[in-house]
Amino acid sequence: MDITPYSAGCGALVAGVQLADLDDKGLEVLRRAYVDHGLLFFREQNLPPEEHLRFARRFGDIVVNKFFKTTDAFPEIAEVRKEKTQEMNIGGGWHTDHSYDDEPAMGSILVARGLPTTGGDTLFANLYAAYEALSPGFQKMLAGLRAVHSNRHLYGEGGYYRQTDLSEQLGGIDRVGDAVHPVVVRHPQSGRNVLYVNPGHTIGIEGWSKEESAALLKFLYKHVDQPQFTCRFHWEPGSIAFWDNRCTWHMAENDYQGQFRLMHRITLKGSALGEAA
Ligand SMILES: O=C(O)CCC(=O)C(=O)O
Ligand SMILES: [Fe+2]
Repeated sequence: MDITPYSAGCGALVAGVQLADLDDKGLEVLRRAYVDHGLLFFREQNLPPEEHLRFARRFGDIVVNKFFKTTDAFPEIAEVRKEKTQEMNIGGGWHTDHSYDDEPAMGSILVARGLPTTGGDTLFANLYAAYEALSPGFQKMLAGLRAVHSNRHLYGEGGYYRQTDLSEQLGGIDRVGDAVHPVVVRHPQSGRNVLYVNPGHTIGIEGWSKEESAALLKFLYKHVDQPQFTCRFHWEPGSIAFWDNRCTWHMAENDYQGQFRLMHRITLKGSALGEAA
């Protein structure tokens, strides 16, 4: 197995392995790489849905998204689908999956199934790197804060996605909810401190006014979205991205209007997130 940085500050490319044939030793190498990088890319994989599931189960327990459609044959595989005639895509703004849960998802394994001929890349950000680039004084100030995360504004009654042509694909309108997490969490596996707010789901800082929250979050979001912390992944048939939701953001480009795109996503169960060390 050959693991190399994908970009200067974001992700790693794993070559020389077929996930469907991974032995136990290889699995341990991948676990280590996943903790070290928080974002792994694979190319030219032959991973049918059964093998996607088998790989995910070897890595952890699966958690099913409350809002997306699943595949007919595999209720644990979510479909990230955009029809030719559809304008809105899923995950088109920076976010991390399931931060609105008390126990946010550990990771997501996304497999390309049907790709547009142009566009449809996914962008990623490294929240360890972004956090570590903040000054010690600012880090100290963030350490005492907690943020509220929600999905109501997206998937609830009158939510953003419900008002778009994505709405017919969505379920779970009665399963919306909120969660509170430290603004800087201690990553459960790496033990490193990492910034844990995201534009998609964070709605405010606990105990702060709307304006105060917006000012801080705006600063942090602009800070994270810089070239030295982010990367762009261009999908090809057989491509896979496996990210850690506790230390990355992602967003799906919506620059392929009139073309079909289908991805299969399995999300792995996580745990409650504790405060920075
Ligand atoms: O379609 C993509 O590239 C990513 C969509 C997304 O946000 C997700 O699968 O969690
Ligand atoms: Fe996502």
